Amino acid sequence: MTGAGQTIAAIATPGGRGGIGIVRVSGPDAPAIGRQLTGRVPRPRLAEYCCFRDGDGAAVDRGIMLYFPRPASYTGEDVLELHGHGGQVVMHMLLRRVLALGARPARPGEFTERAFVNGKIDLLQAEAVADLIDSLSERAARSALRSLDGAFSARIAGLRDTLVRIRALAEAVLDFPEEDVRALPGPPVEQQLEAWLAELDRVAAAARAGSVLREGLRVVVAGPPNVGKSSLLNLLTDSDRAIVHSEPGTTRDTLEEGIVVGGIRMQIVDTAGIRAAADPVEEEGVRRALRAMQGADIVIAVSEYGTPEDESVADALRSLPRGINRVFVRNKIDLAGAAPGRKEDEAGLLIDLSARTGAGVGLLVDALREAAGPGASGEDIVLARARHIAELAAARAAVGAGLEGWRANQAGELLAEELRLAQASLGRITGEFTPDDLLGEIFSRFCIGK
Ligand SMILES: Nc1nc2c(ncn2[C@@H]2O[C@H](COP(=O)(O)OP(=O)(O)O)[C@@H](O)[C@H]2O)c(=O)[nH]1
Ligand SMILES: [Mg+2]
Repeated sequence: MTGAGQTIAAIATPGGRGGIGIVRVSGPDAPAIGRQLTGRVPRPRLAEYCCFRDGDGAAVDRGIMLYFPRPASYTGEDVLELHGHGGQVVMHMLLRRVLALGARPARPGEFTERAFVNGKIDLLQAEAVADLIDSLSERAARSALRSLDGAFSARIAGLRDTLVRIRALAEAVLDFPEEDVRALPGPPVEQQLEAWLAELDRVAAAARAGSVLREGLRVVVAGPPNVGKSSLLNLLTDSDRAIVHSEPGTTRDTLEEGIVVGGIRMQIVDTAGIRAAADPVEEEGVRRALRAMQGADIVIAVSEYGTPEDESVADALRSLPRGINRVFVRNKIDLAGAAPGRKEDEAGLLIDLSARTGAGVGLLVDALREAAGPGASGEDIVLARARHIAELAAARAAVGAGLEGWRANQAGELLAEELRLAQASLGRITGEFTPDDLLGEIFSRFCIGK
């Protein structure tokens, strides 16, 4: 899969100008390449100031050579790092020289892929590397680092180990059907399974909270024309991204802008006002607004303070799937001389504010933070991906089915099989049993040099 045995090289620092640029080399030829490049034998884990030379002896650059002999390196192979001056021309000259000495260009993510293949890290940790690099908030970065340190992997390993123990118990029952299972040592199987399911639910909740942190939330601002939706987007994102106008029907298309609220990334989406449209363009805008609402995590339904509820908006809200959070905003309190406020009733959370003066906007920001979920602000979260959440759900379904059969008729065979399926799901999360094409897809999304 990896062409291990070959030596790979890439520029590991980003394109553009910088004080320092690094060419990274991994594989069996790394020490020889270092020697031919600098005329010195690379010494393990010592920063050596060298001249990097071309084939004809001309200097390419001067810089630091670092050598990490296997297995104590990022990839688990012999790794050479060449720190030169961070200009694109000089970096490419250095890389070209390293390739001429026998390395081949690395594919995106290939260094991390080798670290995974060589058992330095598991798949969760490899994904955490990419997530750390891509983090868009400090909280996401901290969480990715915890995963990289193995916190998420340890919880999955804990679930797997318990599962293996229970499986052995279930299989013992199969092998010795004449034994009374209640006489086996330890708590009864169903009790162990229930405890296992409870721990899985905790891990899944942490993963869901983490996926909010990773993917962010879609917050859609909706309502009739001219109530101040675009003004609210501009205020929340501290920009003048959306056109604000006293004429109704100004916003024709959906438009979005990202913010970070309480460490959570949110994509705020402004929409066309919902009404019977005056022309086909506006009509399309209204259609897009309704579609955006369907895809939201949170809908902010804006109205004007002191006006009755708009029927078409109320209809649109009623047709939303449950699970979408709703926050009602009554805007333009400045016109009525009303005070900012927040109250909760059966319809949901209601906030009075003014997008013009900014009064009460803090209340809305707090509401968004709360709607992001309590778990999302705790430390007990893991920066999970959709595939982790899906595998956890599959493991839960399998064990749930096995437990049910066991309760109904002590169906040991079914239980053993379901536990095996659950174990395979957990194994796919950490990469213990992961098909090559999935691995290829995960690593191909990395940047080159990582
Ligand atoms: N007095 C007052 N006017 C506002 C407020 N928010 C928006 N407006 C005005 O209402 C009009 C429509 O605003 P806009 O944001 O374009 O509304 P949209 O059609 O819902 O996007 C503009 O003239 C805004 O200046 C507010 O809180 N108070
Ligand atoms: Mg607008």
